[in-house]
Amino acid sequence: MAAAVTAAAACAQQVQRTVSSKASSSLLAPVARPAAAFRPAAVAARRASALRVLAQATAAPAAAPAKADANKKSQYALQTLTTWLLDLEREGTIDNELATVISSIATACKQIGSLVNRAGISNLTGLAGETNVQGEDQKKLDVISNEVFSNCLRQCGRTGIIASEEEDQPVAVEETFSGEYVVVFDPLDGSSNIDAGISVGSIFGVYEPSPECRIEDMDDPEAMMQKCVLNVCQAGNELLCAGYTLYSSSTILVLTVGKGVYGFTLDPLIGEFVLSHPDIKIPEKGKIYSFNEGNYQSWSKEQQAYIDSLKDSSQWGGKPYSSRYIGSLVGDFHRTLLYGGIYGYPGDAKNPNGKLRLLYECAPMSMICEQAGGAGSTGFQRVLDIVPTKVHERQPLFVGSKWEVEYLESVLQNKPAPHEN
Ligand code: AFP
Repeated sequence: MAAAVTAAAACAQQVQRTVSSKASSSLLAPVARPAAAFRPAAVAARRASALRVLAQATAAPAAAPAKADANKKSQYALQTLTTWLLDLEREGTIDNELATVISSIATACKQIGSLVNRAGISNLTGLAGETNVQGEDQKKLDVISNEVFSNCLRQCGRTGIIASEEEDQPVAVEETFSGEYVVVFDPLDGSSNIDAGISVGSIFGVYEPSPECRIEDMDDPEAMMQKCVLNVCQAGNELLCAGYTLYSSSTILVLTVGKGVYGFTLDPLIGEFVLSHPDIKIPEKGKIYSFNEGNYQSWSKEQQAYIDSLKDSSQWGGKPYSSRYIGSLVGDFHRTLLYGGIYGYPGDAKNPNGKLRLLYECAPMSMICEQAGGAGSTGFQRVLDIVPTKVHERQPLFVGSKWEVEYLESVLQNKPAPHEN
């Protein structure tokens, strides 16, 4: 409950901040200046200043021209998430409503990051005693993070429906007053790593506003829920924005609004996400694979053949691929995005669709990967083309460098391997 109160306070501040950022963007519009009043003192001051300018003009030239000085970037200049969003707003890539939703997600992530950091000393490790709709044991931090995320999204007033890994059904937001964006999220992915202090993350996606699923239609809850589910079950190629936040040695928020991928690192001293990874591009080809090989025995023979081939040094100039696996999608994905290679969670004999959820794991990560020049596939289909039939639908996921993903598809589909550039 204490966490909820802090979340509410943080979000209230955020709403104020976003409102003032709206005001600041309107300041950019030309403003008509009132005519200057005629005052003798003002005239004298203007005359003195004109004389100073004249004296400067006839004196020796200054060391650096004034124009160059004005264009020089201050060594203290920062591009924060807030100023980056304002720039996108100014150029018309996003509107103020979407910027507000993204800001409120960033606030939720700051708060979750701080809870994760202190989990071991604040009695936040361990189980909550409940299971979610997918039958998984919920950790205390799963439950709290879900509350923090939901609070921020509700209080920003721009979300119509939210769907979380931790909720059975999508929820229509009562507090919305405009925007009505559909937001899907996994508030704390990889939470089984929490108690060991290993990297975890939040994943999110934002879809077009949908006014169809409204809390006012509550007199027919079943029909309302059907509309909500329908509005949430959209293909990844409809995403307006996708992102994740990694809680690790630093807290890093990685984001795309469909124009490249940008990473922001939280500066804990000023409490701001600062642009640290502009226009991320995934290497065309990498040297690392990231799979839970404990499942090898239950994979298809094609899947086994793919991993066998990555280990076969004779195919790769004498050095096999390296294996890295944390078991935390955000951590494994972030490394893959920066270093290249492939992350995969295949289907197996017991779970033909694997473990990962399409809406708030596979689709956002695939959008980010494609925007960075990589690929996201089920092995047989582009992930972003799949329209979910249910909120918590699972799909196999292979994301990473284009070459490794295409090579995987060729092995699974018994087709020739792609050419190497
Ligand atoms: P948890 O949230 O239960 O830790 O699951 C994490 C996850 O959804 C994803 O982040 C990992 O990549 C994947 O599952 C790990 O699953 P395995 O433990 O089966 O490898």
